[in-house]
Amino acid sequence: MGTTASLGPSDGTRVPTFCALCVSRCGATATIRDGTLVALEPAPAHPTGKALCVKGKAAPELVYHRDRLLHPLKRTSPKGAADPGWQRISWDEALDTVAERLTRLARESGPECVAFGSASPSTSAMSDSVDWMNRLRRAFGSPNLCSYMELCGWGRHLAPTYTYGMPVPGAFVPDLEHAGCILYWGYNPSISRLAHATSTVAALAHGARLVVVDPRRAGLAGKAHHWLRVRPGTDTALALSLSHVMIERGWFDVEFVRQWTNAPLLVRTDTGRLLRAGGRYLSWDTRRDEPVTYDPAHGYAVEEARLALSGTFDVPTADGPVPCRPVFGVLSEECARMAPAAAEGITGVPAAEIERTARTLWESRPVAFYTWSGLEQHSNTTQTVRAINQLYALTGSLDVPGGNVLFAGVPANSVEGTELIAPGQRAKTIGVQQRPLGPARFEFVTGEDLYTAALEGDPYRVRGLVNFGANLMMAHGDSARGREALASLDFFVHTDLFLSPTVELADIVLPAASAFETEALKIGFETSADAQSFVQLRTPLVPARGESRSDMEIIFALACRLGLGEHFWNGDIEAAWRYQLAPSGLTPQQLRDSPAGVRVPLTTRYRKYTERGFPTPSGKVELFSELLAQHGYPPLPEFEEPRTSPRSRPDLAGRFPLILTSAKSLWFCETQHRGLASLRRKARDPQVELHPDAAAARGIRAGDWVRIETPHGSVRARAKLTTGLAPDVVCGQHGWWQGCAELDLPGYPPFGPGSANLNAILSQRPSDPTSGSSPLRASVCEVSLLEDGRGTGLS
Ligand SMILES: Nc1nc2c(c(=O)[nH]1)N[C@H]1C(S)=C(S)[C@@H](COP(=O)(O)OP(=O)(O)OC[C@H]3O[C@@H](n4cnc5c(=O)[nH]c(N)nc54)[C@H](O)[C@@H]3O)O[C@H]1N2
Ligand SMILES: Nc1nc2c(c(=O)[nH]1)N[C@H]1C(S)=C(S)[C@@H](COP(=O)(O)OP(=O)(O)OC[C@H]3O[C@@H](n4cnc5c(=O)[nH]c(N)nc54)[C@H](O)[C@@H]3O)O[C@H]1N2
Ligand code: SF4
Ligand SMILES: [Mo]
Repeated sequence: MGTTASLGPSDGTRVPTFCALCVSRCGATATIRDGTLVALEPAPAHPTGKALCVKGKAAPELVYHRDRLLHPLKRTSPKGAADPGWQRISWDEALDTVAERLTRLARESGPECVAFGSASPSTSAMSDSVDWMNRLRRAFGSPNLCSYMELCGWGRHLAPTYTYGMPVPGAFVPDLEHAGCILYWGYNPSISRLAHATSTVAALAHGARLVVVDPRRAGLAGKAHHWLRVRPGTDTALALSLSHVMIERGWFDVEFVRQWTNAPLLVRTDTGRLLRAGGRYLSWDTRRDEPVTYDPAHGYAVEEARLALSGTFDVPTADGPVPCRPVFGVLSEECARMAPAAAEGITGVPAAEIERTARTLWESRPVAFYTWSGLEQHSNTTQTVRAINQLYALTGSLDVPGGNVLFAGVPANSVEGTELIAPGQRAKTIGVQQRPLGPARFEFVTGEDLYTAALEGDPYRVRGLVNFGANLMMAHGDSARGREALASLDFFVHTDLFLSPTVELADIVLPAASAFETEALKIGFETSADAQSFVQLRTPLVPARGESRSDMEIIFALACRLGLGEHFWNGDIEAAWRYQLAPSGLTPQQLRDSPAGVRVPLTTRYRKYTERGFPTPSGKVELFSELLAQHGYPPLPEFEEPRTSPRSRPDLAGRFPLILTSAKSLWFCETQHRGLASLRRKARDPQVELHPDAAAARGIRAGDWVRIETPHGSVRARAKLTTGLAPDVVCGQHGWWQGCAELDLPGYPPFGPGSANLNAILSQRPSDPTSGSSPLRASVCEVSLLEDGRGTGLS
């Protein structure tokens, strides 16, 4: 760290870094005093360094926490036992055991019987190493990665590929700096992504409009020009209704729609499928009143302005004339079924507010949008995403300045090893049979499918798990079943900083060093053109505690022991980074010499689709998806009532009249950080938000301990009363298990009596038929005062 500025012994040394605790990856400056990390502050010159949150500021507490795992451990008691009987072992013994057990499993049952797991890169520093972890998984031969794709990434990254062929808004990120209108749908960056929150506040100061769709008046909803208080899980209806108003009023980019979406393609009224002739699609030429062909390689046989977007046309076919309609006509009619009055009845959003919002979306273009957790965890997630993607296409804002843009990225070699797994292995991803277009198509296994494979051997038995962080048991619904599934494994190795309820079921535990103790390379900080051009090699701020090692070191060491060293530069991380960086012209050493990061001059091109079209089967934005239709899913987005709501379950609604959703906490990442005293002091107990009217009707007062009950059981939480949500909606927090000894605050069992784990009373089923997303955010529930709940005061 020769390049860092020393401010004298009492001030300590200040080292540029970035916080890797969550998706925001905030640029920061650390203060090191006497070899100890003492503080983290914002680094305003860093593209994501305007602010740090409370968790980032608590970094020293995390690093020096007394419960940190410092040595490799092996269990000595059977998996049913209350105490695993952890015994300290050497790294050599640990790595040899892991390599030997995994090799044996692969020999006996094929490498697919070993699943890999990873904490989400949005809630952990696994972002440092996730590509290398996937490289190891693929080199080993396993097509099964369990890492929350169905709960966290599907709606932003993979579901949009069925409309755009590309991840919008996951990779085509909102250009907040230049947006005329910002649309946040089921996303609250004030809590979850500080870098987006600060950019949004700046954009508002420059006059941008803000639309927030959220059942709660959370975060920026209080500053929004339109806050649409949607009933949880009914977002599809709202999106269709907004589309309807925009179409009806002509508030849509007709050139983009005609030229760049498949709106002009003809749909047969007899089959409901696209009309094809000799492998080509057909449209209707309004000038000559006859069909014209379209094929993705050559485009339309006439200029696009002549193509019909509405009407019904008799098209001659081998079976005689068939009445056909352009996709756009069919779609318009579908949307018209969701006129604002109808949508109000479903969503609870006033019809007039839907009209006003549609006007804002149109008049304040370009629109930049982001969606996230609020839409991910539902039985109808894929349809919701399709409906919002369709709405976004109407604005014509894709890949224009101020819209959602794929910013130019620093050239680099891909290291995730997609070439290392054989197609035959890839075809074995668990879940691909039931949901061929779902996460399994991209090598992700859902929690539900992992548990079923482990417990029931369907489609084959998962026998091993190599898990980096992921607190699977707490993060997925059906926690009790999760425990059974993990306990049933023949071999389970887990890498972590702390012992979680998931880790308790491991055979071998490997101690991970925190991001503040490790070196890591970050190419691109995503949130803006500037951020995306930024490269930083984070230096270790302090030595790794105990025998802990970075995930990257563990991955490389394990690869070598498994005989896969040839794919891992024989364990040489420096050489691996050199390879990764080569196309950028940068070297790790150069970056080490500029620890505050470097900017690579790049120019973002806009409207890149005009060069090559869209990477979809039709080469256009697929408002109508023939691929979805082929697999029996609706080709146009359709509203489906959430399958666990009081409306779809009248049999349960009497006993469970409320709707339970959840949201992240400012103070903690997911299931972590309850053990850090400075954070826990501010949020001592699990909390559930409910409306004062709902509380009064149940004799509940602010601060009371209550029981949240679903058909799957009950957990405890303290009532927070707020008028920021509807009287029939309650919002809980998931992730409560850890105690905080310093404050003498308890931990909670992951399920059963005394539990506070929301996912113990939520199920992974019935899941979204396309993606397998679990219905965690629109479940029937009831809340009641606990016997010992009164008089405990506000926390
Ligand atoms: N402080 C903090 N930051 C985090 C995390 C954390 O745990 N804590 N976790 C990280 C991770 S892994 C992720 S995925 C991101 C997630 O970041 P966000 O997606 O912002 O997270 P949430 O707060 O869960 O959900 C966003 C909003 O969706 C709303 N919502 C709930 N149900 C519905 C619904 O049915 N429809 C709509 N439209 N909205 C709904 C909630 O009220 C909430 O305000 O945050 C990352 N950053
Ligand atoms: N009801 C409900 N359930 C949810 C959600 C919800 O909103 N509501 N959110 C879902 C979402 S979006 C997600 S992403 C998942 C999150 O689930 P997970 O990705 O499992 O995230 P965490 O619960 O934060 O647990 C992360 C674990 O990784 C460890 N860890 C942290 N940093 C590192 C590191 O650098 N290396 C290693 N090896 N380990 C590390 C932590 O100690 C912890 O044990 O939960 C999902 N579950
Ligand atoms: S928002 Fe907080 S936890 Fe996340 S990266 Fe920034 S400082 Fe770290
Ligand atoms: Mo997530």
